[in-house]
Amino acid sequence: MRTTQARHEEYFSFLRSVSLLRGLPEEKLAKIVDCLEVDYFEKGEHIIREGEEGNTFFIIAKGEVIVTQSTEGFAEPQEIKTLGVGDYFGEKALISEDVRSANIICSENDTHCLVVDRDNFNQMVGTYEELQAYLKEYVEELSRSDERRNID
Ligand code: WNU
Repeated sequence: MRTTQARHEEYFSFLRSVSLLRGLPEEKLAKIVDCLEVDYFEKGEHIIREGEEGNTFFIIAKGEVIVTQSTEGFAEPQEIKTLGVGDYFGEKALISEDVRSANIICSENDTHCLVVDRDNFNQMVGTYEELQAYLKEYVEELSRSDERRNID
């Protein structure tokens, strides 16, 4: 039987390996594990849809996703990048208080995402200044690359 404790330890050590969370104190990380949900996706499923409201942050624990975005001059959203285990997404809508700015589509069967809701995300980020500054800067950089892509 897989106990709650085993689950806790599994995700705790996984989150330890996620570069974004490297500097978080142990008790913070443990709290995140306590309030995590795990969502499962199959290839082709939308995890996030551009333009929709969103209140969740995701960390990929297994599998792969692609990021696509509507682009001027193209009928279909264009692929921007691929994300894999240890990568995360969905921070931008939470930080910019805006709708989702890209699509996230599962590209591998049996993809597992750890899901953190807005309140817990704010608690995770808000009390840790370096993480907050890092993500804010990253989100601004994403906005700039969105503009660049749509200009040329
Ligand atoms: C990009 N432009 C936009 C990615 C993930 C995490 C970080 C890059 Cl720190 P959201 C859609 C999500 C968005 C981002 C992700 O897609 N995304 C991008 C881009 O070039 N979004 N606008 N690249 S992967 C990625 C940096 O997480 O957050 O809530 O939903 O808008």
